[in-house]
Amino acid sequence: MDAVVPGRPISSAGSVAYASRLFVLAAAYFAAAKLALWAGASAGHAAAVWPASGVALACVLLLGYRVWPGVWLGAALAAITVQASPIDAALMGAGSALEALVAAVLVRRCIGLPRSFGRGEDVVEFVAIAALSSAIAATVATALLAWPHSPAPQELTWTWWTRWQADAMGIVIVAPLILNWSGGSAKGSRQKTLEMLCLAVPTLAATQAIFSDSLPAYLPSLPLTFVILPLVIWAALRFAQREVATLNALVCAIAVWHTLEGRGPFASVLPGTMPLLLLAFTSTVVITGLVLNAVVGERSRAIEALAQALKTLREEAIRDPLTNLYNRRFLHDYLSRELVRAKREDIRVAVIMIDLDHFKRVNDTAGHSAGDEVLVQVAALLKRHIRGSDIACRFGGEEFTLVLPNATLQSARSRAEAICLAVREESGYLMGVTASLGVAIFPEAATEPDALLRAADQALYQAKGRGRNQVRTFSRVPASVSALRPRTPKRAHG
Ligand code: GH3
Ligand code: MG
Ligand code: MG
Repeated sequence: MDAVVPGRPISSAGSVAYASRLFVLAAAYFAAAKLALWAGASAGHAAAVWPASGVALACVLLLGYRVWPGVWLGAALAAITVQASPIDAALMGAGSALEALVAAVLVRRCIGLPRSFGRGEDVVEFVAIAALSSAIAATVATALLAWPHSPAPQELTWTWWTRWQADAMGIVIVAPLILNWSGGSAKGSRQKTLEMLCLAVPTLAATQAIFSDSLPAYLPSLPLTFVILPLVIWAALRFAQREVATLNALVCAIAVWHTLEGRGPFASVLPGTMPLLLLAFTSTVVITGLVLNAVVGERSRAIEALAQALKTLREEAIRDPLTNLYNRRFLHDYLSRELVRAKREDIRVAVIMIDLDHFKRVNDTAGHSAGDEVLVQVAALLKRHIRGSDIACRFGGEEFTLVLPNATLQSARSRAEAICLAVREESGYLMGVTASLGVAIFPEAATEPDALLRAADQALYQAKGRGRNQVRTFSRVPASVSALRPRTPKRAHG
């Protein structure tokens, strides 16, 4: 839904859209107000809940501050239908519009646009804003009664209180409902829908039974109102805020309707305490449901973020940051596991060690960043040359290691040849580098991870010694030759 942005000029098409928004808002406000007036009047009371104030706040939040005339119009028309003079109706409309604007400004400042409340504190702040802003329309209505009629102070207090309560409850019950439903549809699973039905039916049935006086005489309905709370808590723990807000609104509607009709536990107490009990009940239901739901949502988001961070950390711990290949630590763990498996399943595992030839020259001539880029490109080339079951690692510096489970000496050698050729073919692009490769195979070359890596390294050393840019497979070499070869980082150049 596009909001009307304050300060933006409105085009003619925009004017039509704006006017239609005002009209829809005025009609919605008027309908909600008439519903409340009708429910209250049919029972001979003032409206106990004023859903129109919730409609007004939600619409101003969603459509922008400029739609306030829609609130004014709807409220003024509703006032006219209850015999208010045109001036009084205009002033009442102004009070309602100001209430919606003040509430919307405060909500936007403190919470943002709460299509659903993200934190428990947001709900508490929202309720506080509802209580605060409702004083505006209540004060305007009371002032209009005070002047010129000068009624008794109790009547003024009563008017202020009932109007304040009705507006505050209207905002707290209805605004979250509209805001939540305005956020697009989220598809729930069939199982979740079934669970929702299993919860909603007994909750609404219990509310109906308690508030409609249809319980057997030996069951006192007043203490039984507490039965509704665990059901509301269940909904808050298990469902999205939209469902929770809807269930809250239905429970409150049933309770208010029967109470205004003179039925249920709150209607039979001392006259005058009924609105207070209704306020206590509805606010307990709504605040408990929404706060708990927001806190549960907050907690599950935090757990999700933590799990994601943990996953990223784990990934980072086993990856080389430059090439994103696995690092040496992972290579050791993986190779150990693979050799255990290979022994158990009696299969071969090949290790290919790769070292770029004269790589120092790249750094020396083109700079370290160009050298880094070559390493990244070689890593990408290696990834293209491995199968799903193989892994490619950056052993360190400009050395790479491939582990090929279930490979024969021939297949590993031909894979190494293909890589050697590919690096040679791309060497123009790779700043002239070529690669030397050494292949060793389990169990012929060695049976332990470190020994197998050493064997592949020795083969690589032979390739370096024979002019580089070639593949050698491990063969037992005289001890004197091996002794010439210190382990990384520096290799003797042949
Ligand atoms: P050889 O053919 O004998 O392997 O010669 P070489 O120059 O490749 O071998 P040497 O091991 O002497 O040099 C490797 C060089 O790789 C040294 C170092 O500056 C460079 N190097 C190591 N790690 C990195 C890195 O992360 N980025 C860059 N740009 N260079 C690196
Ligand atoms: Mg090198
Ligand atoms: Mg090297």
